Amino acid sequence: MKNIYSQIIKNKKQGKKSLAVLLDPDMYDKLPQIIYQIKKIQPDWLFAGGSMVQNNHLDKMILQIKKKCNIPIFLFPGNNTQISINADALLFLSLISGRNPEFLIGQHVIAAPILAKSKLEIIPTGYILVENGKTTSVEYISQTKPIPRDKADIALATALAGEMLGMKMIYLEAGSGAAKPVPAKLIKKVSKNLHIPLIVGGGIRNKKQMKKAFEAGADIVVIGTAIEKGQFTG
Ligand code: 1GP
Repeated sequence: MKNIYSQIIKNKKQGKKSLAVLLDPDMYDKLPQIIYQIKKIQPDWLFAGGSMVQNNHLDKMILQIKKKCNIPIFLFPGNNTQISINADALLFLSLISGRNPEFLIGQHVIAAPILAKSKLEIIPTGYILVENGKTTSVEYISQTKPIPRDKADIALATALAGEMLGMKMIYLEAGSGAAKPVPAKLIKKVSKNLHIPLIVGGGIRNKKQMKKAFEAGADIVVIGTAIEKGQFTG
């Protein structure tokens, strides 16, 4: 299946917002409960991966989920070890808010020959970290500095640079388990001036926060921790 991105574009044109649930391969032992939550919430997409994955359960987790739900799975890799040919698509993330060459292009060079031989739909995505009130794993592991919460103009300039470089989506990330999600004002500023789909995630724990991100212009909202813990509330 190689039509996931065209579906995302179609959704954007029609103003259809979508929800992605992030699955952490380290939570493999809790998979039955997570699948229960997924069936209840019925997200449009599933993302799999993370910046701090400590086992090799990714492949078997994807295969288990595929048996139980018919929802496209995107790899959301924290590094080049998190590749599974059993997923449908891969967010080819370049951490454009940072200045660490390893996460801008280094990991990509190592992964590209493997990806070229796979059937994964590769979606180049500009990944932008936004300050959230505490140090997240992605900030620490990537050794990059997030964009300050009140610097919407810097976030916009970064997102525009990503779009001009040919990236197909922008991901505004507060970080998994963020103290505060990406501010609505910053999402609004970026979404108003961007032409490609906008993903927003990190620290979104309830429907009110999800709605706020959608209203500010997110096309896809990502929720991980709150769903993992069964705490995603109305
Ligand atoms: C992390 O944006 C995702 O990359 C989801 O974050 O786990 O805080 O929902 P949470």
